[in-house]
Amino acid sequence: MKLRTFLASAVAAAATLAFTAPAAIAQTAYKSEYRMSLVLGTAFPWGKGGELWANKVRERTNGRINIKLYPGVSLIQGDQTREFSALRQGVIDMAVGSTINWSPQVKQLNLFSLPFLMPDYAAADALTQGDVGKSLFQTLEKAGVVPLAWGENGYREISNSKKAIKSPEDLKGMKIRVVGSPLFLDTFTALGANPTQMSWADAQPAMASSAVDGQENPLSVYMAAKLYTVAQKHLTLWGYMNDPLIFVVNKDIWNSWTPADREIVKQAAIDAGKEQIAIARKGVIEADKPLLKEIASHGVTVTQLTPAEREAFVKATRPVVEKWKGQIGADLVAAAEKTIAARKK
Ligand code: X2X
Repeated sequence: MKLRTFLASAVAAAATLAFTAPAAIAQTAYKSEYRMSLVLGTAFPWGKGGELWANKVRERTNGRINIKLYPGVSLIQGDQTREFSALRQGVIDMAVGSTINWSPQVKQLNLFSLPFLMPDYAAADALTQGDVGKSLFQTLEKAGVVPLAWGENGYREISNSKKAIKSPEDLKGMKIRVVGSPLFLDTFTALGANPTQMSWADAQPAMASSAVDGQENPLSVYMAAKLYTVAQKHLTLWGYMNDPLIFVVNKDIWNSWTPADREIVKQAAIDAGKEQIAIARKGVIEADKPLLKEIASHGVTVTQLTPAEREAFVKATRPVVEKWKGQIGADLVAAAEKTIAARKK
């Protein structure tokens, strides 16, 4: 074959390929169903966020990308601290996951679990929506997943079955269920409590049987899970950390989609994330905090700390912050502190 003829046929072949390839790939490479992992289902703001995302994607892709929700981290038998590894390995296609549950694999995500780092919602937003959030997304990308948007589980408040907690002394010897992330063991040990790690699935029976005395979770979780029915009659508002959620996709799945579909999935995650955050904050950001009234109506003692009382918890956990700074990255923690100090309130 002459060079010119060869080139001409090569160009023609390429043109045919370019013309047919996207459709062919779309038909062969798209799965009939994508598996989205969630810890909490649609009765909770967290699961609603996953549902919003899945619905938007289905609508905007005309059903090309069809997502099924797997709440209770059922794809990994309820073991929420394995979710990130499973995402990377492709056992899970996509997820709305908590920074807490992924922090054993991505140490920088422990940033949000540093006790008393974020004094208010403006601080949490300043981190996730600013350069710190961008840098964490780069870290996640390097770790092998595609992060798309932020959501929120919420400020984690502490409840127990024994008494109103007003000082670290009140926590002394109390058995507190914590998530399986080492920083939490340090925090609750520093406060004099007796922390035990267990999954969310195991936590509720443990509260019901009094195997543990207390737990910490956002008010929306407390309420939707009806934790007052498992002896959690004392609730203290200390806002010691805010637990962001992240909308992510497995890298191979992401690469199997057309650029146009990737853009749709990303925008849907951003839109769903915004709506999800609003749902998560409902009832606690209004002046009269209706969610607190609702919780109190179930016979729950709700304790608000004075600034001085709160300060005692801050002081007791300061060594934990110092210890973990190095593991998270001193530069990242410093950037976060600077961002929070400069936030618009
Ligand atoms: O296990 C918890 O406490 C929960 C549901 O909040 C998380 O997955 C971090």
